[in-house]
Amino acid sequence: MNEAMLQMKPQTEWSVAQVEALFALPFSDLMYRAQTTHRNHFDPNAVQLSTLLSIKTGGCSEDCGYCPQAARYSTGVENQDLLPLSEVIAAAQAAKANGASRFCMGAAWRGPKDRDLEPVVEMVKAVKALGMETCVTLGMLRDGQAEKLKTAGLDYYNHNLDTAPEFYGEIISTREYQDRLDTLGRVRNAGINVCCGGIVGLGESRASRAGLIAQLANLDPPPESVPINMLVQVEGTPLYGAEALDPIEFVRTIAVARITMPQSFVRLSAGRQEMGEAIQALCLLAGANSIFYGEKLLTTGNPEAERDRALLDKLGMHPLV
Ligand code: SAM
Ligand code: DTB
Ligand code: SF4
Repeated sequence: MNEAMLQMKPQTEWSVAQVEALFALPFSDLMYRAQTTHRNHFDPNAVQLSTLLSIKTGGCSEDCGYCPQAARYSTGVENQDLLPLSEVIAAAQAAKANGASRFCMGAAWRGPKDRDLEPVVEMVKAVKALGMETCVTLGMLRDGQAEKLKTAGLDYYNHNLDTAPEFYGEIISTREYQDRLDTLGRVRNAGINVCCGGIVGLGESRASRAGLIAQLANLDPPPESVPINMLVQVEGTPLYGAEALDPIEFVRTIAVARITMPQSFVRLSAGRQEMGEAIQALCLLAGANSIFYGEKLLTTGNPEAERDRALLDKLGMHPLV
């Protein structure tokens, strides 16, 4: 794949080889392309802030090799039943007061039972009534469930493809890649915005990182929001001790996501606490324009809000309102 072939844009369908060719560009050329794409579609200095809350923690039946909430791994995460509505509202109010525009609620489920969905519907309504964008991530959805969430006022549903199809079986055995695509289809059909990305640093090859990005970019339409997570290694999970991904390769992944999904928000997601400011700044220069904001992700840490505000300030960036 040469540079001339890469110039044949805009394009909507990406082969894995084309995405790999982007990964292989000299860093400066890749960054230039990512920044040009970013500036054509977004204010390059505005960053969307989403705050996460774990509304149901631990005890999950699945075997995702990265996840501290899987019941089968001994990680020290304390199980917590579904939170009461009042606690969720209080957390959302605090997030709003701190400057977040979106509130994302995550539950450690394989998927919600219909009786689980009712209290979540109330949470979505209440957060929406505060004037915030709403997002939930509850696992696989069955027919009819996405419509109930849409009626409640849900703006985004997060469900990640996590990695490339050929590597997926190394990480998760309790659900198929196609199950994930089916859930994404249900979300899309219900008229909810799709938040879908993946994790890198799982021990995957560059070809698999390219395979993940190609899958995401070829969704039709691509997800409105694309979280790129760097594995947070948690003791007790199978992936604890995996070889860490080179941070520059992580920046490349962000840049390639930006180029292939020009209109999507690309979220610099888990792993920021371990990253340092310089790498985060490179990710923001590479076209990331959303972050998780607040000192906790679901069970692991995230930089303090004050530090993030200081970082954005230093870079002359501002929260998207
Ligand atoms: N149980 C639901 C599901 O799996 O769809 C929702 C919550 S699950 C924790 C949401 C996403 O968080 C996963 O798909 C994965 O991409 C990400 N994630 C989980 N553990 C992680 C870790 N240790 N490091 C980075 N990302 C992680
Ligand atoms: C996503 O892509 N990353 C978030 C959110 N969607 C739900 C979750 C990150 C979890 C990191 C590990 C933890 O805190 O448990
Ligand atoms: Fe369960 Fe989600 Fe964790 Fe997988 S990622 S073990 S489904 S909480």
